[in-house]
Amino acid sequence: MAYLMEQTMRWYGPKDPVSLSDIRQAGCTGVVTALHHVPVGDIWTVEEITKRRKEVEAAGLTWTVIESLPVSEDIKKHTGDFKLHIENYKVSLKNVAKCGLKVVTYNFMPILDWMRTDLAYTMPDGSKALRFEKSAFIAFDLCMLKRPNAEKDYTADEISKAKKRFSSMSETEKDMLFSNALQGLPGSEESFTVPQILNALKTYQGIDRAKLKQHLFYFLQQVVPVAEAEGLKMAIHPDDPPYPILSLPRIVSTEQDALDLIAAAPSPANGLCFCTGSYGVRPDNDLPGMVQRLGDHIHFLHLRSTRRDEEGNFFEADHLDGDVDMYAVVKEIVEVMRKRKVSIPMRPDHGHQMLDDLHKRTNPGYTGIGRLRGLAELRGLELGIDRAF
Ligand code: DNO
Repeated sequence: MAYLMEQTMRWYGPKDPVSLSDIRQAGCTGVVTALHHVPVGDIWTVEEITKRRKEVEAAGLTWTVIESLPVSEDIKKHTGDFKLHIENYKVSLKNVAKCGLKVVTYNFMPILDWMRTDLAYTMPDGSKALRFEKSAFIAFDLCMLKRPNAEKDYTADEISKAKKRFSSMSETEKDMLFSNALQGLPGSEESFTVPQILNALKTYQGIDRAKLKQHLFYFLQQVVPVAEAEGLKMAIHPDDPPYPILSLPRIVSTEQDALDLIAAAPSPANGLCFCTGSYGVRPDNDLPGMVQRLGDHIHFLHLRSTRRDEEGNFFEADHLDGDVDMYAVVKEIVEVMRKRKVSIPMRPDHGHQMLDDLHKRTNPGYTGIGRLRGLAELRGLELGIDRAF
């Protein structure tokens, strides 16, 4: 029997401009969503989970993957209420299991989740993509945030390029860069001031890579046994981009990082959200090999591709284009699913803003049409590989 990936899209809840019916028409059988209104650290109650689940099911879709059950900054730093938050996390896990959910996605990135400098980078065909431009990012850090000692993180050449880049920007471009860089902050709909960000960064002084790893391992040793007992799978999302930014440590960027976190709490429930777009930004990550070797722990897939250059810039390419060898990756996924006899849920991650969506309000990366194109291409690729086996 063939095992095909379970096709889903992310849905941000009732306020998402892409409706459940759009997602169903795109060819999905499920959605990936979260209780975005519950404050980080609080318990997800059975009532709230059930309400959301019923909404999804009324549209003829299923909800099996959570993205995300967020981990509080206190848990990442071992400060304040971290013990209470871990206990709450365990209760939330029990509650989501009671409601029939199966996979819990989370990340362990300090303060910022993903980082891009441009949310509407024009592709040659007129569609718009998300982009990370190194000089613009360094300009944001040095000239807008004015982070103390930031110069130490960059070479003299990078600094001079960034300063030149900054002086060439109009005021509107500067404002845009500032708000784009903060989109990956949880709660990015609020506005953040420079002092607020600098203060948040200060709270990570003294937390280096080794310490943050210890905090992740402690968290896993606490929650993985609960997840395992409840029949749930945890899926950690990698760092995006996969290296330290603003001097914050990043600890889920490579195959070795993934192996380390699995070894810290060995269990099939301790797993990965394999995001080809995030891991794929590093040329030293061998994606098909990672799927092959980490396959038993991959519980959720984000499929997208990026195109990088020697300067350290990258943009989000079409799903079957860019630096990710999507054919080789999907081929390994097909093998893993056959071996494990499971269907792994996937979502076409991000997508270009294109066609009618160019004139609509959309969540950056989460347009209906761009993702539909990505999904259609990935489904075709998978079916072709599966049949040819
Ligand atoms: C960005 C997403 C991430 C992801 C979280 C998971 O588009 O891939 O925000 O959902 O890192 O916790």
